[in-house]
Amino acid sequence: MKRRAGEREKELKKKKLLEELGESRLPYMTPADADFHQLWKTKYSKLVFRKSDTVPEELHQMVQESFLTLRKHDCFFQDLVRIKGKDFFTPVSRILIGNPGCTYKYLNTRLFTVPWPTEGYEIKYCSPQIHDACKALIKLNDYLHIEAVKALQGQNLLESKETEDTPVIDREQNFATSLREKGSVSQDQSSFCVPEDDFTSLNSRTSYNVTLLNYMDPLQMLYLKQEPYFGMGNMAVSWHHDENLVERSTVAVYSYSCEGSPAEETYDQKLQGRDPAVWHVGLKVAWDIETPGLAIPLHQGDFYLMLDDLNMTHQHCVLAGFSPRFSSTHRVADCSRGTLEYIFGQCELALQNLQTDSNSGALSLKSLETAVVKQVEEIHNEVEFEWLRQFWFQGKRYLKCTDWWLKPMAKLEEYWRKMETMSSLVLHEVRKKEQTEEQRNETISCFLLVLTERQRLRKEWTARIFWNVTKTPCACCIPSAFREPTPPALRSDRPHDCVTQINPAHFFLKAQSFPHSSQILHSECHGMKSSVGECWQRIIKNKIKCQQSVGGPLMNHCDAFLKFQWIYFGF
Ligand SMILES: O=C(O)CCC(=O)C(=O)O
Repeated sequence: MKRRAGEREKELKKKKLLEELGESRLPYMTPADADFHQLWKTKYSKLVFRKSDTVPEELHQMVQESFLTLRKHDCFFQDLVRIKGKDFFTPVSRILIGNPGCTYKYLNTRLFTVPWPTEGYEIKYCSPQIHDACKALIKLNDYLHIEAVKALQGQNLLESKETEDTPVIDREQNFATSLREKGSVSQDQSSFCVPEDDFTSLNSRTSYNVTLLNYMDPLQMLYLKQEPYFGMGNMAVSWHHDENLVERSTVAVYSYSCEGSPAEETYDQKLQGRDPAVWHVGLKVAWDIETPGLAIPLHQGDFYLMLDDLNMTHQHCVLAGFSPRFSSTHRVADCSRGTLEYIFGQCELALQNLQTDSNSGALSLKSLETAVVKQVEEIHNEVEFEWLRQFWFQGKRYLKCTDWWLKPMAKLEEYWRKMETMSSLVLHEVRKKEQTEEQRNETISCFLLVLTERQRLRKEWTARIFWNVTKTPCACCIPSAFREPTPPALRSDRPHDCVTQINPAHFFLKAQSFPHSSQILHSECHGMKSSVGECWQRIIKNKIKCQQSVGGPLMNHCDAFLKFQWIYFGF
């Protein structure tokens, strides 16, 4: 509640500022301005920039090739993110690569890592080239980790009491040993050090567990938002703080713009402000209109680091140039609730409350204690909305690289099914006479609270799925538990042709078999009332017109769906 109020307040502030600005713009600097370096040093000192010639050529080659491979294999996707209750496609296309089982959540969208090669994990890649691409990115990750450590050390951004007392030379030796023991430092990167104690802090703030890759070709974009405060031009990524990171951790960004296209040469150098042909990272101090903004040009192979709390005190945006550009943004994602290990642990905890009678095989709950029921139902929501729906909403994109996630997702779905049974068992138990009125009321009110949230989220996700389907039709968005087997006549090998696999009637019939609630289903369908017909009409019109052979069955599905609504809900 408080967070929402805070966000509303920020929105109003932003609106007011933009109104006040009118046609005028705040000042910002580029390297062409005399005070650029002074401004950087005083107000943006935690931004570290390195030119491409500081990076080993071999690494450049490997990484740039990996970007091109991933693009060639269509591994980049625009995310359908949710901002203030509305869905938007990001202008940049993305892929998350990182530690196996790790996820990264931004703008209400959980991305699942394509695992990079990791000891102890068996990962089947779709092709040797994709394996090599992921391997190159882990090499870049290691390199940027070391560079971040060096930069933090160089800026004395370590907050250890011992640092002051330890002679510099000792510190250097300790840290060099420590990093080499961990096997991540190369000879030419090892001329820096901190004491062992600092190692933990440094390591936790620079050990990137994921990299979020971005790709955009500005010439393919019909529309790009204009930077609103400074007049910096086209934005590929709007002003933001990076989310879901370990506090004070460094973000490292390697930038690869495919320069040299003819479009770039047309720019008139005499124009004021940043060169629109060149990609830039824009920075501003959050909630401060006194300090000028900064626009730093990014050429092929440059990288930059956002150290310490820079990501909290400042915002950044990405300003588009004319050529296609990739970036690899290495982050220490806060994985406390974002790894497979974590969610499996939660599910196992929930299922401890389910028992099977050894004779009859009947299932029952061990405890009806309010706290236990609440915990189980919350985990139920977590696995459904934070994992299963998030994963399937993004369709089969992960299969472009590897099938790694399919097995754990199937296991989570299995857990979820058992939790559905547990929800119905709660209802069954509270109907029994054994409980006192007071006990029953307590159980019901806590149960209802979580269930109401489940109902709200199911409604929201259903609407999102339909929205998504009408934009990029793909039945893969629906978790397999909610899906019907596709009739052979409707099968398609191309995932985005598979809209016909969605059988809404079955989808909702399945929904009805959620144990506890015609009520949930009722309002879920009511929520869809106004948009359903529209959605399906659009699908039929826009997406299926070329598929004559499946037009008939699809129409039948729609009829069945509408009939279904009519019979069951009277509309
Ligand atoms: O591409 C970049 O330079 C930064 C991208 C970024 O800010 C993001 O992905 O959050």
